[in-house]
Amino acid sequence: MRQTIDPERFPEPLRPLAAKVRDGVRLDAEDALLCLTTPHVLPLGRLAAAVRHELHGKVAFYNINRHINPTNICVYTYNCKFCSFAALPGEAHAWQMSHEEVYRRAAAHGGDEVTEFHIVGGVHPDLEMAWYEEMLRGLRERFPRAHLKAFTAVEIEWFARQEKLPVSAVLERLVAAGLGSLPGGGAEIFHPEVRDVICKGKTGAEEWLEIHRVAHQLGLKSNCTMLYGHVERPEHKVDHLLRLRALQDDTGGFNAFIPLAYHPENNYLGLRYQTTGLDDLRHVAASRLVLDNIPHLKAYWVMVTPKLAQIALSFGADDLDGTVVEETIYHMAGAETAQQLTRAELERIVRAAGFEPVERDTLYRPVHRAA
Ligand code: V47
Ligand code: SF4
Repeated sequence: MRQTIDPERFPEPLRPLAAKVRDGVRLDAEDALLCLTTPHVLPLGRLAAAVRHELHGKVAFYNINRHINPTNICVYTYNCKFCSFAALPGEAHAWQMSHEEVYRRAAAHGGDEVTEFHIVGGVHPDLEMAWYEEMLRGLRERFPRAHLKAFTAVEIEWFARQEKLPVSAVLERLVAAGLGSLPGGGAEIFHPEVRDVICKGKTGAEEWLEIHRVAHQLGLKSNCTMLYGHVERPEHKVDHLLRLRALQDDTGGFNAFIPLAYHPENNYLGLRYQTTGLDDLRHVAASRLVLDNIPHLKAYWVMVTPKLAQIALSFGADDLDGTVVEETIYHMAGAETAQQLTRAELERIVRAAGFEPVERDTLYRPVHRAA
């Protein structure tokens, strides 16, 4: 029972929802639809903030991480119409790093402080899984304290096909090489009415969910995402969130959910508009309320700007992601945010919002550093 919520103090259409949240009753599909469509975004945020407060109090998490994208060459370049990052071999903007280049970037800008490398890339037609295993081993040797969060379910599925191995065997090999957890990318929108428009032919919803299920069964944690703000309807997002919640009920393996706002530049989807600030806050609040079993909700500052991520802390988010340093997926799609934030800047944003910054590792354990 959340005593701080008085349904009478909410706009009339939100009162039954407020009563459910107050009483800890799980939201159903109809409630989820209301969250994703109500014009009363500020009161919705108040409800999500109450849930967030119960889970995390005044704490807001961040980490010291590095994003590394070893290649943007991708067999799905023509499939994922929303992607501004991918390239075909030989294209002017295509890149493929050597192992040494990956290690050099990992070490740059105080790499010794890093607790997490977030490594994802295009699905390269020719790079073998052994290349990635060697990369993981090389990173583990050079940065023994850092957690390697790597490969979307899309990349894992490709490895399984390439190696003619079950997903469990692929994950076991990658774990032996140093893999620590899976990031949440590649989920987009699960519903086929949307998937067939934005990324037909790429890893399907069932496969994405199954790969995360297998990872969780092997003891790996993972994240999950939802790409919104393009051709989807609210019903598609309800379906997406409920599928994630159902898997989490079974496995408990998701650490964090990250709502990802679509960026429209330099891709083939042919849409002009970015999401608005209020849209972004609505998705944060709605996901906090619907995903009652996923402990953390990230407001990824690269995507929504540090200013909006700061406000999102009062709409249900408890994590800003990290220092990042070199981001390409969103910047190639038109993001105008900085490439990196320092620890001091992340802490300043959090404190100014009235929260207490806590540096975490990938598994959300506090990191204690010598002064
Ligand atoms: O799967 C690609 C999205 C994702 C665009 O797990 C786009 O901690 C918007 O998953 N506009 C990759 N989005 C990023 C991702 C992520 C980010 C931060 C943290 C974590 C985590 C995961 O980026 C892709 C796709 O959904 N994406 N292109 C675009 N034009
Ligand atoms: Fe490739 Fe991922 Fe971009 Fe799709 S979203 S084209 S799989 S890099």
